[in-house]
Amino acid sequence: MASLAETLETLEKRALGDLAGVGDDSALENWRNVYLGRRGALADYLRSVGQLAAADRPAAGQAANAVKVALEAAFADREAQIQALSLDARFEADRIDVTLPARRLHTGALHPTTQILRRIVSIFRDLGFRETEGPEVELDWYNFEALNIPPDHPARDMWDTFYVNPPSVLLRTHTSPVQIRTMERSTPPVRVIVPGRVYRYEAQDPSHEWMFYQVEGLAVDAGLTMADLKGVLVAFAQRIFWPDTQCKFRCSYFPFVEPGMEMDVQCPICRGQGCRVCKHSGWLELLGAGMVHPKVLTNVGYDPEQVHGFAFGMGPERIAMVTHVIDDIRLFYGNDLRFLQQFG
Ligand code: FA5
Repeated sequence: MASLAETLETLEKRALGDLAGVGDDSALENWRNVYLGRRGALADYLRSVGQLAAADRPAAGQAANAVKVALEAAFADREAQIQALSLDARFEADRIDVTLPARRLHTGALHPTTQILRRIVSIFRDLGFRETEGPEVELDWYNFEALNIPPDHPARDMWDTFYVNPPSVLLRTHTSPVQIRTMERSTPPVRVIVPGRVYRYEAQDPSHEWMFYQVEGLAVDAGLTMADLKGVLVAFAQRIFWPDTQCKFRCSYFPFVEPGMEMDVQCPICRGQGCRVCKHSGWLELLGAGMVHPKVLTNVGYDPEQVHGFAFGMGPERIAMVTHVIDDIRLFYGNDLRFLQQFG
């Protein structure tokens, strides 16, 4: 507090000296309160002017006002300086070195199986098939019996099975049970494509996994024939590989189709010339297929005299192995980033 003895000149000098040491907004505000505030030093001084003799008051008042104007001007200057300083500091802190190399963004990518599944499904969608799915934990009825594979039938040996709750609950060994589930809830015409995971109690080797994917196809309608099946499968092979890919059909046995067959394609790597991938035969086995067995149609309440169907099932990893020249199926699910990052 400025004492009565303190002269105006001393007050002004002290105020200006303090102001020079003020470095930020809050110190500036504090300075203003101390010197220019309602209870500040200048206000105290003005109050003390009231105690002077009447004749001395005008001159003392005028002098005090002049100091007030000078201090307010000094305050405004200092405020502008501090703002400019803090702006500089902010610019300095925000400075970006645009010449630094960018930080690498680690984006994920679709798994190679997902990529091939999407390609397969989209080709069949273009051919008029609708995508559907079914459960991985399945009943014996759907996985075997409704597919014309009764208990104790030797064909069960074709699918080594993981049982969840023997003998009726198991991990599906193929996507064919979704044929039954789809037909049960639809009336013909039916045209579905079914991607999904399957499980087999099998020893692993470069071309066998115990967990892998399949893509099942099913069409049921009046008057469907083997020619429709072959037409669809050749169209698929020529879209996923080369437009002039040759296909070969061989008789094969699956209890749920009659007749049954397997389709081989001309090796897309060597284009039939013979290479390591096709074991120098020029052909690759691609899928199992056939006309839906009349007993299967009867099991779902369809009349085999009225409608016919065709079905097929393929292993997408094996297709990806061919298109990407991968020589071991175990790489797909080994979670080795060096392998997976090649498909980003
Ligand atoms: C079946 O699973 C039949 N459900 C396919 C089918 C459907 C036939 C409709 C007729 C009508 P298969 O067991 O052959 O068939 O398996 C089909 C495909 O799955 C094989 O061609 C192969 O590409 C793939 N596959 C089979 N076992 C394995 C395995 N252990 N690891 C990886 N892929 C496999």
